[in-house]
Amino acid sequence: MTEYNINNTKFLKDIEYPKDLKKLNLMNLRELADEVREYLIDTISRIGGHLGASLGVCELTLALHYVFDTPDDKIIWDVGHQAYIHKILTGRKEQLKTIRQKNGISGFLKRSESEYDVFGAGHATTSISAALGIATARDFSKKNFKVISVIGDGSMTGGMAYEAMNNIGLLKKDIIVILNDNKMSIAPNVWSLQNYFNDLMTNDTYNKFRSKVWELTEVFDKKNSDRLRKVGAKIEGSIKSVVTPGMLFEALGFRYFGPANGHNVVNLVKMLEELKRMPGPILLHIITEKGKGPSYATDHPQKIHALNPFDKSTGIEHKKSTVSTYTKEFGTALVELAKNDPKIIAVNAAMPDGTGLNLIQKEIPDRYFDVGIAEQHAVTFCAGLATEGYTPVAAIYSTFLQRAFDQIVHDVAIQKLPVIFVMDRAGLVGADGPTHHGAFDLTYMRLIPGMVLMAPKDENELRHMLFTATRYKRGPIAIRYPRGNALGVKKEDFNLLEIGKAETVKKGSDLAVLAIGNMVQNSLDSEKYLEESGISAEIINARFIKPLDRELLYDVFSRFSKIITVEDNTVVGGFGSAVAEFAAENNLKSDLLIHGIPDRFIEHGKPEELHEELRLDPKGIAGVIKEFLTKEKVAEKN
Ligand SMILES: Cc1ncc(C[n+]2csc(CCOP(=O)(O)OP(=O)(O)O)c2C)c(N)n1
Repeated sequence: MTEYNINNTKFLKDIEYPKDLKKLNLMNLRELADEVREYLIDTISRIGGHLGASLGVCELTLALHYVFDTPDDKIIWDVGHQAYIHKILTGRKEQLKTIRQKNGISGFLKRSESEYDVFGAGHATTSISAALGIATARDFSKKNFKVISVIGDGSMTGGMAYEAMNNIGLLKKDIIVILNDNKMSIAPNVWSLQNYFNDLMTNDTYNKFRSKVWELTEVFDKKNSDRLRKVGAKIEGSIKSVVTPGMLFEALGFRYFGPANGHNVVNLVKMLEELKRMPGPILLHIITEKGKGPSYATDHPQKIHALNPFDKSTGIEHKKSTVSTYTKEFGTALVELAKNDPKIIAVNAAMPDGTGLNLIQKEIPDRYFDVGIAEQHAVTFCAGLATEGYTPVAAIYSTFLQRAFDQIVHDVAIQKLPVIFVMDRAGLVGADGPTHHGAFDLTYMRLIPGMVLMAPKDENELRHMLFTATRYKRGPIAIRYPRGNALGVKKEDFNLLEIGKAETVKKGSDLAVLAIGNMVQNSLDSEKYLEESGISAEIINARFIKPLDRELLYDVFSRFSKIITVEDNTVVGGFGSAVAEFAAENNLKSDLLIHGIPDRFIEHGKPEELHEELRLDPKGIAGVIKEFLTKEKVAEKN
């Protein structure tokens, strides 16, 4: 399909920065919204990326940059996956074509990328807290800019939103929170307040009053706005006393406005002009449609949250792999186990499809829980279940589980509760970049006393590890595995693994390679490059990061003078560190090289590209081994 040509557009061709927007009249914004949508869809259909959320905030983004003086006024986008149009309007129109590609712009907000990206994100529910920090600093410095947080209803399921609102209510800062309500998280949202709004919106009395207020808003103009504002405030006050006494946001100290149509750009501009002049904490609630635009997007908002390259007339993705993913293999194995064990309960935090728990959701819905974007709560919820003899399986991406570190320590591990942690997207995840790489889980899980920590070499071992975990009742146990395709090995029956037992997968004589998880296969595949140089490596699948296989390690240290550990985790405190500690404790003297993700944040790119860059692909591992054997300095490739 031919590429969308910006030069042929009426308005978009002349828009580079928000100042260009301000030259347009209100009616032009409507046409611009259509052009922006088309450009966004065309670009993402070619390179893939997040789509639905940005389509849903097209009018809001235009209105915000039209009304406010960015970057002096600060817009803080929650998560940041909905900020593609913000990027288009803030000097990155052409660069959109590089979004999430190696060396291209980030798929999220990034302070180093643009002064318009006020606060970096990727994880949800941070924007209101950040807004309060910025507004407090503003007041200290006696500056005079506006602070606006934009947060989705999905992100409002995270506790930090309420912690921040509670704090703002007490401090009474001038902050505008825009609640973008599209009833979707990635999956349909699980926000109980949604029912409250639904009831409210179908309440006749409320609607009568509300339409009066918004009729007035529509005719607001600068000349008579004061008078109208007073009338509006009176009506607004009466609505609240009649229909919404004790409304949650009001109780938290916010003036609540809405719900308003988030796709009417003209009205949005008028409303924001008004709200801009009001002091104190304000919450504007807008209703939008995720994927607003083509019918394939509005009909399937979950599918178009993030996409591989796709056909822009149908929304169908081009690339469909035939090899199963670790995610799917985990989801399938869990269903098999849960069917025979009524104590198994599956818990996830707003990622049913991403974690593979959609399978148990379908098969055994009463033992499936989506708790919202609430990883901390998910873990303590599991701890509670475990006290009553259930076997909770918390399936949470490695990067998001970082949020629940204290709950894992305090609520689970100290009480030795048998909670199973399943960490998907461990290691380098690719296009989502540094906020999403699962680079730290081996480190943060390993340091917890009593934790059992495993990583499978392939999907069969994942099945065995999950089975082993459901039988292990002595405390917490965790499994981590990477994003994407598994190895495609033939399915085996469940096998009980001995806790803390590694396996030697290939004998050798020159050095020992202790590998973990997906690095076992990469180490095996490095063989062909090693053989060329006549190097014979013994390759060990460690399986367990904790406890280590002490017996095997004694043997390896006694037989080899050179040992290398390979992991898809930071080299700080991970698997290699565990082996180094073991060697130090036992006075074992072989040369040890720890190879893994270096101690810095890794940018986005395809996982293959990143593995190559960090020398974690087969060729890279072979190179590191050769240099180690010849005692050359091991350095990163770039
Ligand atoms: C802590 C955390 N957990 C999970 C996610 C994965 N995630 C990304 S976007 C999203 C849904 C956000 O929904 P909402 O805030 O309503 O925005 P929408 O996409 O609907 O515009 C989720 C769960 C995340 N980014 N951060």
